[in-house]
Amino acid sequence: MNLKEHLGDHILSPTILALAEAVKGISQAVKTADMGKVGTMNSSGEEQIAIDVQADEILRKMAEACDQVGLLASEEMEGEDKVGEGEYAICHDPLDGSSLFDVNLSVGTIVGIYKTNSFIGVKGDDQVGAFVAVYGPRTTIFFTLRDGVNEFTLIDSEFVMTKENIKVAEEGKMFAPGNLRACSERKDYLKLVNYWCENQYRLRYSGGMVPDINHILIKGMGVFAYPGYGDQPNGKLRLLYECAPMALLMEEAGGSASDGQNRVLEIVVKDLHQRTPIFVGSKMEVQRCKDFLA
Ligand code: FDP
Repeated sequence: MNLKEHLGDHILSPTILALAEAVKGISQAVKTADMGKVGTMNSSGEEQIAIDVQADEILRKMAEACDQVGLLASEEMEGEDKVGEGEYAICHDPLDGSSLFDVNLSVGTIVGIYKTNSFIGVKGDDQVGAFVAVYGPRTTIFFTLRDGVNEFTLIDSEFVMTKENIKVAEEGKMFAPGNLRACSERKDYLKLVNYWCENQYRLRYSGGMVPDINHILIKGMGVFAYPGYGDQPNGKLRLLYECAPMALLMEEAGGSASDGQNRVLEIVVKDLHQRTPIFVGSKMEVQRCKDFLA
């Protein structure tokens, strides 16, 4: 079944189809983009590479052209922009995993979809959908419109369903330990990492949130962790652009996502670039993180 057939007359069909078209453009750009830095910074002071800028532009054009979209925010932008009269709002990390780009590892795009006229004050729970693209040897997308998670693969210019109703098991011995540097100060995180090692968990860590969480969804178990420490107590990952969409996808697949105390989806966005620690994946594995890090 192709994407259009799957979406049928769903109210958000135009937005998802527009996002899928944008992904085709980004997928092509990923193959040809210059690997160098472009000398500009994003709003968080991180140096941009050409593909960050290109992917951001492709998604902006998509948002401006899509009648359903009225508001846009991006990890690469300072604020939120009115881009049309539509009642939906999209926020995105156009190219997650930029530091993996020059070494030819998988990167991705993460999108949250809301019905709002400002992202300030929303919670991840307010999302009407979440959408992710993975640019690996194949280009895949997976998304939810709060009715489960399905994967589609780009084959001959068309997205074709390759995995239906993705489910994540209650537990599973696979770990993706982000920010291991935190172990230098956080003995609780070191103990958790030791627990994973001593109990023969399988390490699957790529350094990119998108492929790491895609791995959990496709294999159907495991946990991805990114705690904070020191002068970055909330870690590095953004609530609006990265963690909230991933949390919705994981919950829709039967898993969970926590900041160590709260459901990620219940955290209120007070700042567009707000960061949060995250533990996401199989429910019992997330609970174990909470227990170790309490
Ligand atoms: P990147 O900086 O390469 O864009 O949020 C961005 C992210 O990658 C995630 O994809 C990844 O999980 C995390 O940062 C890795 O961070 P560090 O290796 O810097 O700890």
